[in-house]
Amino acid sequence: MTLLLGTLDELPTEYLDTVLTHNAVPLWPSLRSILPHGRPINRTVPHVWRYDGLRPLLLKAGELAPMDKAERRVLMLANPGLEGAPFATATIFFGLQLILPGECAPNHKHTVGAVRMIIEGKGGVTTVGGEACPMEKGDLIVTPAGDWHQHDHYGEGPMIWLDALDAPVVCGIEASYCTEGTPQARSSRPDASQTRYRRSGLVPYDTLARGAKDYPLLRFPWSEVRAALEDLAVGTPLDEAVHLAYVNPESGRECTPILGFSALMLRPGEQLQPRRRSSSHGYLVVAGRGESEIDGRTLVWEENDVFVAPTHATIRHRNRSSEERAFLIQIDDAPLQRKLGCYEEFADTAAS
Ligand code: GTQ
Ligand code: FE2
Repeated sequence: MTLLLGTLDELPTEYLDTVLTHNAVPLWPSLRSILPHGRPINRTVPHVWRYDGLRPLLLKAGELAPMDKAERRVLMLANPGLEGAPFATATIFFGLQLILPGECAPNHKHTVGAVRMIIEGKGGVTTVGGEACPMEKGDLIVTPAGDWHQHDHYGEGPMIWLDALDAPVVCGIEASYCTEGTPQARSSRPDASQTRYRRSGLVPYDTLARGAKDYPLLRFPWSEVRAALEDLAVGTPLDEAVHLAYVNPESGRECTPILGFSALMLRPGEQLQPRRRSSSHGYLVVAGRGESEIDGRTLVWEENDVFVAPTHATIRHRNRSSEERAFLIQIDDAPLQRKLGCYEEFADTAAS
């Protein structure tokens, strides 16, 4: 609104006041704030959240916020450009969540969709629609909109992960609400979707007759993703990205409807300059250290850091190690943009 009102000064005050009392606003003085020339006006800024700084604060929350009061013990990552809105980009909610041994983050469901990416700890289990999913470092676990979910911790030490939610979008369309439930009964087949979709290219036979389910596969184990990236890297020249998308194995499309997830490997010393895209991006550093230049700003990152790039940004990633590989999970809003018909890729940097 600041943008809109800032340019209305040129109108006679009396006219403007009268129009405003009728709950109307002249478009022409501020047309370019709704339809900017050439490229969107970004409020989201490139930013990195260092895990080293946030981890002690999250552990402190473990003392300050008992689970029965907190329901979810989460530090939200708030982009400094978004003026207090607790979102990482205009479409991506990121939160660092902690549960302690013996705790349960109680069962609930909501219209917001969520995905967890595990950062540290052993013995955590998230139960999604009755299916128990073990949580191991780097794993990606989908909690679809509308599905019951709860998190339990049967191990030792803190269990920490990054939540990615489409909350900015679902809240923005006034469609977000939550329902609390009683603890879930677990099916006798934990992690069952792992068995059903053990190998890409093979799906349960009845998929062909019934068509694709929305969320057939809930957990993508990091061990498999990492091995797939390393295999792919073998035949991939250095100027091509080693980049795999997490998809619905029955439809071949993105694994959630609003946010997209993919895994990137940067070989030692590798520099990657992806094609400029209209989507906004977030990254979780699963392993390694490097830097990313985003719209001219350099963000330095290491394991467990999280960083973001606004829509339409020019992005360049570099692995700063000459020996170690770096692995990033990329989160973007390209699925939503594709559905809206506004997704674009630009040819102004070298293709990847
Ligand atoms: O774990 O169910 O970061 O409902 C925000 C809302 C996590 C969750 C968040 C949630 C959850
Ligand atoms: Fe939730």
